[in-house]
Amino acid sequence: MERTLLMVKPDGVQRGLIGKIVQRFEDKGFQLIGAKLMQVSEELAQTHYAEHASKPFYGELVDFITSGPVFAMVWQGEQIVALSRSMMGKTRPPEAAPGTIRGDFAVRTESNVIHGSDLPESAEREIALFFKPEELVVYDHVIQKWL
Ligand code: RTP
Ligand code: MG
Repeated sequence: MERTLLMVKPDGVQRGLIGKIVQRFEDKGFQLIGAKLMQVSEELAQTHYAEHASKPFYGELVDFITSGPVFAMVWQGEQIVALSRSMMGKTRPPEAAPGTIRGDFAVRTESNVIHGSDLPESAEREIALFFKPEELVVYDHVIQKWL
């Protein structure tokens, strides 16, 4: 079963959007297997966003993600990486369709409310960065057969 790292960014936490965002993934039928409110360190931010190290917005990105607590989550489900990315909407809010998380809640690209892994390989890498194996809970997901 595929897994992904989803994270309510500092803007989403401050705006009280954790519950609404969690609700969308529950409604879709995905299974939550780990979650925590945490402060991202400078070091974790740099490792997590290493692919963007040469981009002009990298400094702001690291400053933003470390600016306040985030709500990090691991979710599981079939095709969850691609499906959760489509539920999040495009990176730039003006391009994010209404009905998506960014389309409904975000205005600026720099504060676009949610992070989601972009490929199954990135998901495994990011999950290992944010969670210890013992922080993930394996349990039956009884609705699975209806999805
Ligand atoms: P994320 O990693 O946060 O899920 O977002 P993403 O895959 O949709 O976008 P990505 O290209 O990985 O960029 C990571 C985050 O950097 C910020 N960004 N700013 N100023 C800019 O041109 C710019 N471009 C990207 C966004 O907050 C984006 O989510
Ligand atoms: Mg990305």
